[in-house]
Formats: sequence, structure tokens, C-alpha cells
Amino acid sequence: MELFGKALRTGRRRIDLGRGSIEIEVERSPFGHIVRGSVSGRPGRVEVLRLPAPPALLMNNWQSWGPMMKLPATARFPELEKIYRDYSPHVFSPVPDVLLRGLESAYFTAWDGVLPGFLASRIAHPFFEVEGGDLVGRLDYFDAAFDGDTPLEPLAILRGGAVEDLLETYGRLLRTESGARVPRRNPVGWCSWYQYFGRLTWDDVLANLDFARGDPDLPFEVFQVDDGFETEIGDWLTPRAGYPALDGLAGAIRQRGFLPGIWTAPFSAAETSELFSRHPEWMVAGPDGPAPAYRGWGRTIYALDTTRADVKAWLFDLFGTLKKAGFGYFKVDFLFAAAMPGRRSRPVTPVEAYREGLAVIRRAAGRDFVLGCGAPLLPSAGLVDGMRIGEDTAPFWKKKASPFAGPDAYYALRNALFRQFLHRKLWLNDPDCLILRSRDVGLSPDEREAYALAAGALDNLILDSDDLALIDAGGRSVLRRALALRGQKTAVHGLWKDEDLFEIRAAGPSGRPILGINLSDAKKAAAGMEVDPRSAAFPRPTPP
Ligand code: 9PG
Repeated sequence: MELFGKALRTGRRRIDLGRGSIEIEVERSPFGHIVRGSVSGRPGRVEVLRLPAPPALLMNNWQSWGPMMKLPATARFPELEKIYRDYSPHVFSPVPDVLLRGLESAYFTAWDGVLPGFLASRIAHPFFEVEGGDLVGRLDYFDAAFDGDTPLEPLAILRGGAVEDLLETYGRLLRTESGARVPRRNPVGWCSWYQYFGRLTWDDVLANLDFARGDPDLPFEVFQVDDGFETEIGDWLTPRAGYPALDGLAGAIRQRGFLPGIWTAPFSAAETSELFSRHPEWMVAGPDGPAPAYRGWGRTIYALDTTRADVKAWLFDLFGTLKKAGFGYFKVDFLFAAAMPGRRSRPVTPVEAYREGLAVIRRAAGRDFVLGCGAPLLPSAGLVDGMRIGEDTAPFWKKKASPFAGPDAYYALRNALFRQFLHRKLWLNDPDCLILRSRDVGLSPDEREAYALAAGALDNLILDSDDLALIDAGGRSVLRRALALRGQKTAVHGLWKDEDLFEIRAAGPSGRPILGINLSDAKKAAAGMEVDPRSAAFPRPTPP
């Protein structure tokens, strides 16, 4: 294993890059090695670690929606070419060239017995790629220059044990390194998206509010209005026709005893928005002016340059105004846009720009709940309370062909299992909404139950997204049982066997099995439990 081109060993070293330099100090830790250091000059894309690639490894995508899964080192994703063309090259990586060439694992990777992982992404983009039979870990500093001593993103090289144990150790190191404050409160909520999507009307919200009010089976604290209320992406303060003004919207929710929550894509501006037409100069730019960030809502979407003082003031005002209107829970979405490479007012890295923008939202939100979505994961550490850690769920299962290709309950649930090691380390994990209705849905009762019980056993955020009138007695019972499972410290096993069979166990030495989850299409056995296809099962009580 080579660190900056030389055999890994403890001690201090200076690496001259010509265009810059790096000082490192390598220490032994009980788990392996930790590399810390500093950067100066214009380092660009730097090779940090190199070793022969293992045959298979865990790949983790950069952001919320991207997959974490086990793959052969030779894996490629040719389907990304079309996604880059039709949607955006910026959505799954700030170094899209790397992900198109082959496997890119952001922040860390792992296989049986080894986990190399960076502990922060405050300035650089840390990633691993497979190159001519080698696994190479790199830090990309883009074109930014550093005069003082800028901290290197620390790297841990963990050895020994199963991937599940390595991930647990890595998660603990991430928590220490980030100093993230994980909220003690784990709110239960309703979200409009996976029932009403963009067709949401104000009457739909009112009907669900009135349905939930006083119903002990539907113990929501938060009522979150998702995408659909706004006139344009970027024009958040002027709801669409048919909606009351924002204070009326929040007021109606509060009046019924719920905490009002609202969705925004705060770093995005549609070409047709007031925001864009008033301030084209606020957008991340290319050689010919504003650079498209992605396609959405049938429009070209631009990204705010979050290094600008006027943009920061606008963001601070936006969330201040939402708070004043009465909202206390903010789902902030499509956050990746602020981390796209491009020209900004100051020559910082895309990661630094992103963190500057998110820090403003954090400051404006104060102690209110901020849920990140479509967000670069490590760069959000310490700035959000909750984080979506997977692709959108959907009222259907295993329909899409690629883990990068859009909503699907199977892929969403699988990510929640793979990324459980981040829960209560950097934030509360959001496995995406439960769908519990028995009509207007393509999920079987077993699939709905497996999703909900997994979310509960993982102690994750529980948000329901249904026309509440369509949840029957069975669905209500699933929600009750899912909520009753929360509050346990658990870990997921079965990440390396590649069988779509997972066990949620009590964390720590007892390792008591809590729930078996079978995402496959065949009946399987786990820890003495028989689990039906696409189902969850509890272990049988051991006879006295
Ligand atoms: C609202 C939704 C929901 C959902 C979010 C996010 O690639 N795309 O076109 C794409 C569209 C929507 C999307 C993700 C990707 O979903 O995850 O919970 O809030 O926005 O529009």
C-alpha cells in the first residue's frame, strides 16, 4: 500500500507536488493508521493512496440519492452517459469524468478486512477509483489555491474485521471528526410527495391535516408540504394559485397542532423564475455566463453561487422569512447544485462553496430541524439534523434497471440498510417515506411492511407519505409497530454476502437479532428466521 507514492509508514513527511505541497503525519491507531496534514499552493487532483484493487468492494456515491452497494472492481455505468446528457453531469459527482470511466466511491470504500476512508470533505472532494488494476484514493482540490496551512482531509486506513465492523468504526471516527450535533428528538411526520407529487393542492393538505388531527394511530408531529406549492423553482415566497400565503399555510398547520414543514430547493433557480431573471449574475457560471446545473420540471435549472455575499443574504432572508411565517422544519433538496464545478465570485473549491451556502441555511434555521436531500454527504456533516441517505422511494418495487435511475422502493430501502452506519453519527438517517396505503399503490402488503419495520428497527426518521384516508387497519398497525421499534441502537449485517438478505441486530456485544429483511425474490433464512421474499420477519423467541 502506497501513501503519496511511498510505502505506508508512521511519522512526518513533506510531499512536494511542484504546484503545491502537502505535509503529513501518519499515526498508528488501535484500528489501523490515521493520516493528518496540511496543504498549500495549488494542489489540484492529488493521489493519496494506491494499492492493488480487491476483486469486489463497497461503492458509496457522493450524495443522498446515489447508491451504496457491493460491486466488482471492474463495474462500469454506461447508463450515466444518457443521465449526464438528459439530466445533468453534476448530480452524482463533482468529478463526473471519473464516475463515467468506472467505479467512483466517494469518501471511503471497504472490503473484507480493510476500509480506507477520508474523515471529512470540507475543502476537497475525496474519492476512490479503480485504475489499471489499482485502487487509488484521491483528493481533488480543483483549481483552488491555499496560501496558509490548510488542513488536509484526514484519512483513516482501518484493518481487521468484517465490513460491518469497519463501517461502525469509521462512523465513530466521522462523528468525532465532524463534531456533528445529532438531535435528540427524532420527529415523526407526514410528507405530501409520494402520494400527490407535483399535483398537490391546498385542499389535499387540509384534508390530511383534518384526518390526522386527534387520531392516536397517526401520531405526527410534523406536517411537511413538499414540492408543488411554489410558483417556480427559486420563487419560494409566492405560493401557486389556490394556496394561501406562506403564513396562512404554516398557520393552518400549526392551528391543528402540528409543526409546519416545508420543502425547498434553495440553491436552485429555474430559467423561468423571477430569481433567475432578476439575478442571472448570482448563478454559478461557465465561459458564456450562467452554467446549467440540471434539467428539472421541464426547465433548465441554474445553481446559486453561494460564495457571494448578496446570495448569502438572500438565503438567510429566505429561511428567516419562512421561520417568521411559522415553519419549523425545512426539507432542503437538490443541494448538490451548489457543489457543481464552475466559476464563482471567489476561487474556492465546489465543496467549500457548498458548505458556505449550507452554513447560512443552518444559521438562519437556528434550532429548527433541517433535513438535507439530494445532498453531498460528508460536506453536510455538522450542518443538518437529518439526511436522506437514498434514492427516492416509490409506490412500486424493483422496476428500474440501474441504481442511478430514479425512484424505486427496493433501491431506497437497500440504501437505508447499507448506510445505517451513518445514523446518529453525522445526523438522523432519513430512509425516505413510508407508503402505507392499501389503494393507489403498487407495493404488496409485505413490501410496505418490510420498509416500515426496517425504518423503525433502524431507529431512522419516520415520515409517512399517503392520502391518510387510504390507510386501512393493516397499515395503521404497521405504523404502530414501526414506531414501537424505534429507540434501539442497531447495526445492519449482510452487506458483504450480496444476497439481498439483511439482519438488523442490536449494536454492541449482544448482537441480538431484531429483524430479518429479505429484499430478494426467493425465500431465505437468516439467524434462524425464515424470511419470505420482499419481507421482514422477527426472530422466533427462543424456547425457555
Ligand atoms: C420533489 C422531490 C421530493 C423527493 C426528493 C426529490 O432526477 N430527478 O428528476 C429527480 C426528481 C425528483 C427527485 C429526485 C430526482 O426527488 O428526493 O423526496 O422532495 O424531489 O421534487
